Amino acid sequence: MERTLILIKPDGVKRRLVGEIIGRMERKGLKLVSAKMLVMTSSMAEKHYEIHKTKPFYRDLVKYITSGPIFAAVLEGNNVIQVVRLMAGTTDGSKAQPGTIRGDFATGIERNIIHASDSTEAYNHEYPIFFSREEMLDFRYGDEDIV
Ligand code: 3AN
Repeated sequence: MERTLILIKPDGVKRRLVGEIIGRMERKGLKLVSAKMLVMTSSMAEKHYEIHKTKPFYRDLVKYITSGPIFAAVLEGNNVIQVVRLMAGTTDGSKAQPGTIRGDFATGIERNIIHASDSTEAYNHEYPIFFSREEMLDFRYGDEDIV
C-alpha cells in the first residue's frame, strides 16, 4: 500500500490545527502509521527542501520551517500521495479551493499549513529525514474491510 509524508508546518501547529487536519485524514479512511512533533534543524530542512535550493524563496523557507514545532506523520492508503495532495490544495492558499486544507485555513504561499510528498521519489527522499523504519507501525483498523 502506498505511503506519504505530511508535515503540519509551524503556522498549522501554532494555530492548533493538528487535530483538524489529522481528523480529516482519519475520516477519509487513511491509516496513520507514524507521527511525531519536533523542531526541524537547519540540516533537516536543507535536506527536505533540497529540490528548491536554487529558488529565491529557499532561505526563507528553511528559516520558516525551522521556526517552531511541526507535526510529522506518515499516512498509508490507496493512491495516498495524490489523495493527500488533493486534500491539501494548491500551494498558494489564496488560490486553493475551499474544502481543501489550504483553501480553508491559508491565505498565502509560504505559511500554507501543510507539506505533503508530491511523488514516490519525493516520499522516499523525505520520510527518512523524520522516521526510521522501526517507527512505522504495522497494525489493522477494525473497519479496514469496509473503508
Ligand atoms: P507544495 O508544498 O505545494 O508542493 P512546492 O513544492 O512548489 O509546493 O514548494 C514548497 C514550499 O515552498 C511550499 N509549500 C511553500 O511553502 C514554498 N513556496 C513555494 N513557492 C513559493 C514562492 N513563490 N514564494 C514563497 N514560498 C514558496
